[in-house]
Amino acid sequence: QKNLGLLSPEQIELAKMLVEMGQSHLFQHWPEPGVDDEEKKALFDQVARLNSSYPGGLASYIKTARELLADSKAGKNPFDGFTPSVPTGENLTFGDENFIKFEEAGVREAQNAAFVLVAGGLGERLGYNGIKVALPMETTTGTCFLQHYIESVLALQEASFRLTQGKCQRDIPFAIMTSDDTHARTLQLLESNSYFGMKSSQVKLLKQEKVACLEDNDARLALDPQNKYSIQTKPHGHGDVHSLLYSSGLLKIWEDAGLRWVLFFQDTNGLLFKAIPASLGVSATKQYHVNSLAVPRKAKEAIGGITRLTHADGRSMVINVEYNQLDPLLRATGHPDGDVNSETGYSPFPGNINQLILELGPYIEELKKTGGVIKEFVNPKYKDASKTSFKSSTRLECMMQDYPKTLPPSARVGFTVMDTWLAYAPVKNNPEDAAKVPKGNPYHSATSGEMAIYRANSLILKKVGVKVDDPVHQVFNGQEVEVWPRITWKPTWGLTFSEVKNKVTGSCSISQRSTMAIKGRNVFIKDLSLDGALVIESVDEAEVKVGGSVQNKGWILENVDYKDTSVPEEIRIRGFRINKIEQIEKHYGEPGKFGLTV
Ligand code: UGB
Repeated sequence: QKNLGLLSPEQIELAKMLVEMGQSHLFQHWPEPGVDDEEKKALFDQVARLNSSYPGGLASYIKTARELLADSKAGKNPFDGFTPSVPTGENLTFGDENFIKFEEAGVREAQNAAFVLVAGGLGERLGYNGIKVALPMETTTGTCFLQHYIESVLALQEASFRLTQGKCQRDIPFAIMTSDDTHARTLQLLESNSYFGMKSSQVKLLKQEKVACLEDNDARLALDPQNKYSIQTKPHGHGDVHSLLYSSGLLKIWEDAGLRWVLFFQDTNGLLFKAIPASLGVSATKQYHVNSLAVPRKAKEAIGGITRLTHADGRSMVINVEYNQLDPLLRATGHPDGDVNSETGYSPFPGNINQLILELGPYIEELKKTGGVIKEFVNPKYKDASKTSFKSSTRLECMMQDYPKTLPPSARVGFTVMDTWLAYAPVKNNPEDAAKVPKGNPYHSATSGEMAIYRANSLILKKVGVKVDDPVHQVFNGQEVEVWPRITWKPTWGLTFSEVKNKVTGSCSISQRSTMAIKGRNVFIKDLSLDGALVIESVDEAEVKVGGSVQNKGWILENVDYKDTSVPEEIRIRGFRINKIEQIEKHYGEPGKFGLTV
């Protein structure tokens, strides 16, 4: 009461709301007016921010939190009444007729698409000190994830333009969701690299706000242990992307521009764009309102399972069931063994890789009803079985793949399964945890993420007829991985199977110890035998034909230990560094036709 004079009329309204919502502990400890006045006002500035950034305001947040905390305490099953079953979707095999047909349809549609990267997470599991999108995707060229994503979108844009003979030339919009943890560093990475060749107007950053932490089952907001004039906050999850896209007006802008698709993807999957053209083709051909990309999933792997849930009352939906919920759900519904592999060696439920393709029209219609609010959950860590107090404060969270939960049964919700080697190699786990992953399950580390790029490129070249030697097995940071030749190329060189096929002819071979980096659009490989390292860089206007026999000492992988702090963090989390001993390296900086026969 005594401090009311410090507050503006709006702040007094907020204070009343907090008292009504049982939050007076936030200011009960306040000293007399005149002491810490600025800090007191700062608390209310923060309350105003928390109130305006949450749909329905803080009162709604606290109310939902109480309900969810009560359900959690009572051990209520979020899937009560639902029976899980394996849904049907589209299964694609790389390079076959069907795949090529979908790829072409997808490239055609790409000019009607917008891309959304969710990159607000710090990646606690990875423990890397920088932002994840700045990490090199592979260290042969050192290209970081963000550069690769932007170059892939630009390559798709051009390919789409070419295929439709320029009927409609549009810059594909690219939005990035950031958070306080990642925003400044993401912007700096873009600005200091001239947006990696994209127009800065094509890129939009949307910052998600954190939400208030909760200290007990009554949803009392937690004060920051370091600052009693500040409410502790934590990330709300990637589900925020929907309300942000809606409230920022971006979706409307895209709709007015005639776009048809919105593609969502995560921060560290270097393979993703190899799967995008075909899956967009599936969306367009099957007219899916929601299409989730999926890969075969090993039981208990830390990726969600795509599941059909059918309720006793007849409701049914196809939805991701998060990895920690799938096992209890199965056990509770007549599958006593829970989440186990079938005779195929994989879980019968396809693994969600959180790449979603939404059709814009139905998406906007749905968001007009919901404002983009996604069903939340709470995951408190209780001190003991009485579930009366928490080990540390908790908060509400939401996930972008839960968007279909509010859709009517008439919505066309499907999924597209592709081979893991082609579509999914995220970098999520630190070396220590990765080394403990059960044998046969993927490491999802910087080591496996980089090796997966080389494997995918090798397998793609094999598929177009190149003789690529088998990999060797090596151990880096305690993880045994397949080491294929280190083959990389720019997205403009080969984004689809057909593009790669057009660039490689004759009889070609690549030995296991080789490195090949193609950094140019019009590089044509014919009758090349590579045993060593070859790097070709060219401007778009140069056409370069490469062939002959390359034999040199090449680039070799040397082990480094992740604990060796004399090595940069980006390198030591992989467990190896590349020693560039000898190579053929050519740069074609002028327009024209060139031949390189070694
Ligand atoms: N992210 C945000 O942008 N904001 C946030 O508040 C949090 C995250 P994680 P997670 O593909 O392997 C997901 O932490 O949540 C971004 C799916 O839920 O890497 O453990 C963050 O920057 C799961 O079903 O993943 O698990 C990153 O880009 C499965 O598909 C993205 O959200 C799993 O990913 C994912 O965040 C997977």
